[in-house]
Amino acid sequence: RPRVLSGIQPTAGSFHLGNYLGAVRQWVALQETHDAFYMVVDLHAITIPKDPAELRANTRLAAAQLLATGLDPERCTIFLQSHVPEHTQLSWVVECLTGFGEAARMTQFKDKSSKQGTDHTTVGLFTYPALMVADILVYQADQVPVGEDQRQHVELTRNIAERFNGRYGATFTVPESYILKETAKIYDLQDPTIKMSKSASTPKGIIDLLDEPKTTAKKLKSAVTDTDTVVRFDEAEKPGVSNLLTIYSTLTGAGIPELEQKYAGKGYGALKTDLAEVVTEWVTPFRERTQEYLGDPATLDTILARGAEKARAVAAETLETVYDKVGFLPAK
Ligand code: AQP
Repeated sequence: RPRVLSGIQPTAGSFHLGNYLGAVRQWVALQETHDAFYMVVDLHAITIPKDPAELRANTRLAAAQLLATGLDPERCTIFLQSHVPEHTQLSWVVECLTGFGEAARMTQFKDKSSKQGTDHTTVGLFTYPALMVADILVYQADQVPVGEDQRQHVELTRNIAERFNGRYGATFTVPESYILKETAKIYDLQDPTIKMSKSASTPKGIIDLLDEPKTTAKKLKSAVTDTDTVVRFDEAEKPGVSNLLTIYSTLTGAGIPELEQKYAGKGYGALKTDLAEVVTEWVTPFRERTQEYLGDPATLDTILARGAEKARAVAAETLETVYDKVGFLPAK
């Protein structure tokens, strides 16, 4: 079975629709066909200061949500990044293979650091792509299911893997990103030219999966569309409507042409009302399952501990090979 690896930050509490449609939905499907490793990237979360109690709560919440989407610990390995020290141990080697300019060109770093200013940007935010490279390489992953915004990080991973292999001999699998075109980028409801994002979206622009259905309906109702009234998929001319159609189509399995036909002559109001129902139908059992997992933290922690054990077995083997190739003496 080919191997997949991916992660999600425990940042804002609730996952949003972009996280789910862009990434986690694919994770659920891939656990059936792949040797799948999925983690909550708590180490990445502290590149921006976090309150410890909040981080703890959000990490459990993220794990509960992963299970609630349908990830099954019998079919895939679910764990917390901080439980597998090999990630950071490998990331040092990756940092020493990464050019300063190469890291400085990462668009996520440029965006976030320019917003924060140099004094508030941590070295961790700068080196976080190297940790992400290590996250992927330490499992010898073949594919990385992510949204479009992560493509550049997977490209960096490929470059580093090839660089290491070239210098020290064949060691790493060179991974590919696994990005579904239709849902690669879910857009902000208030500004459909930017991605729906935890840090950049306003609350009205983002559909949190743990929102109350009433809130979801309100947000969808006020979603920015255009001055036309025709429901048509056209990303250049009608980005707002196209985004709504993508969400609708992915959650129901209905084709875009079918939806265009269904809403012909009905206008945006009907589309938004129905979409609110579609989203509610999907999120209601998801929210209930999340609460169930949260209500039983002992079971949750056991699942994560077992996942970490399975993950470590793979990661430790890679790290041992890498440290040997680099020239570190074994600790015997
Ligand atoms: N809008 C999106 N459309 C498609 N995919 C998306 N992803 C995030 N936003 C969208 C994908 O979700 C996965 C987990 O994301 P993450 O929480 O690890 O990190 P992120 O990309 O940093 O999430 P945000 O919301 O965009 O947070 P900010 O803006 O704060 O960084 C990833 O696979 C991501 O591609």
